Amino acid sequence: MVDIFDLKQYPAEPFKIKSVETIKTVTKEDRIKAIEEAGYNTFLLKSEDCYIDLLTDSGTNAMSDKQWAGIMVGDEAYAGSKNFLKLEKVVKEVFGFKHLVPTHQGRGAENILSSIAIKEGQYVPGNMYFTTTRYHQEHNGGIFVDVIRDEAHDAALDVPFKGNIDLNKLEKLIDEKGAENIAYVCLAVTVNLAGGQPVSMKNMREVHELCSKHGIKVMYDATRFAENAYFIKEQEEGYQDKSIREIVKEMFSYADGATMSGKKDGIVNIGGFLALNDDELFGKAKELVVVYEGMPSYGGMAGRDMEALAIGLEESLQDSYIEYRVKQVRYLGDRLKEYGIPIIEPAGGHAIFLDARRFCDHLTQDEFPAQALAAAIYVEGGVRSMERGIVSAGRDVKTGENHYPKLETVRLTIPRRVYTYKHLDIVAETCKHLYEHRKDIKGLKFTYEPAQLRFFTARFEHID
Ligand code: PM9
Repeated sequence: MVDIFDLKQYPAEPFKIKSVETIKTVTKEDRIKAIEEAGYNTFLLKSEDCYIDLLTDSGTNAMSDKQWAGIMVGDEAYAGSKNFLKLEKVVKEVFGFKHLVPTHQGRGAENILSSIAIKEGQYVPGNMYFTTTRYHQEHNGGIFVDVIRDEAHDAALDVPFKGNIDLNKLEKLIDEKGAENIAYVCLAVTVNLAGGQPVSMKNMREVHELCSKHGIKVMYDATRFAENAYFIKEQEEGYQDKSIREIVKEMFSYADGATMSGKKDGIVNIGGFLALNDDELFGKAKELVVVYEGMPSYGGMAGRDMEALAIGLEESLQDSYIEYRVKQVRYLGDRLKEYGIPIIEPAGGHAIFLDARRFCDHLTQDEFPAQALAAAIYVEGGVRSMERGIVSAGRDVKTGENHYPKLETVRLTIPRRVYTYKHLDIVAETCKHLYEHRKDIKGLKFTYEPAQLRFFTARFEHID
């Protein structure tokens, strides 16, 4: 039973609310109309038609008073902005990297890294794929190989650090293909599509040791670095007395570079970067950033956005903030489990993932159970979520066949500092009501399927 007054288990918000945005309520009749018009794709709903918007934690964060004040000191010079210099200083201090290349968001950094570091036909092992990351790797001739531990593909299994790389899988790949045919290892902290699962410090250290032995670089996807650091502090032996800042510094000492979407743990609405240690790679990245993003001193971001990101990165390291953040997400997971609703266990850092295979066990994966469930949750309670299953996984670039991921999930993603525990109670109640008549959820088929990253704009209709 969830004790909602247990402050250790579920800390109160470590902030006061200074500015608010009114939420519109939408009738069930209007929600049915809205989802039909959106082709049963929650990405295509209008934001004002959503009562509680848990589509993503990306760019949906509430900025602090200090960040808004930072917006006012934006130096919008075309080159050499003082906000860039501040962001560069913060990135160097927090992560310990030598060089910073700002980008408009995470995928801008992925585009540049994949272009400069992958040669046609090289392998890119990673701890599960992410949609935009894999797209850029494959678009640049890379072959993605999933080397995450097997446990990550088992939704019901509750073990810590499900995001770890399986070192045997990685070593086998290096032995079979040869170190020269590995572009780099891509290590995401945390692993989004595995359910926001963290990677242990031990695993990062071991991956670094193995790769150094073979001269292979390790590039992190740092998007949710602070949440990962909190899990280490909470659950890995020897880290309880260390600050989040110290843990982050050690995590990144095992990396050669990182891509970052600032829109998540940077607690901003836009922005990202590529950080590197290697001088030669940095030189190449600077040449490309001017083609795709902008001058190396703004890379697609306004000066004010770089200032807000610099402040947000610092705020994400505050122990009270990050503890509250991770535990608020866990609260939703605990409420859902109380109702017997199947989720990916343990709860991740940014979201709770409903296990659509078990929730909709009357549908086959070809009937897009997670897509159908996300649409049904919206109709039930006006709560917007996101499919993270077969539709997101897309098709094999060579064969054109659908990928069939083991995890077929709906993600209830919690924006940072936006919703209260009470909002999450409503989300849990919505899921409970739907779970009681889950057999009424009908499967879906495509009426429009885009060639790339299809989940963003695809349209569907019910299967009769
Ligand atoms: N993630 C998310 O909702 C936003 C777009 S995809 C639906 O989870 C990782 C781990 C991410 C991520 C974005 C990106 C790309 C890279 N790595 O959205 O381009 O979760 O800033 O970052 C989204 P950008």
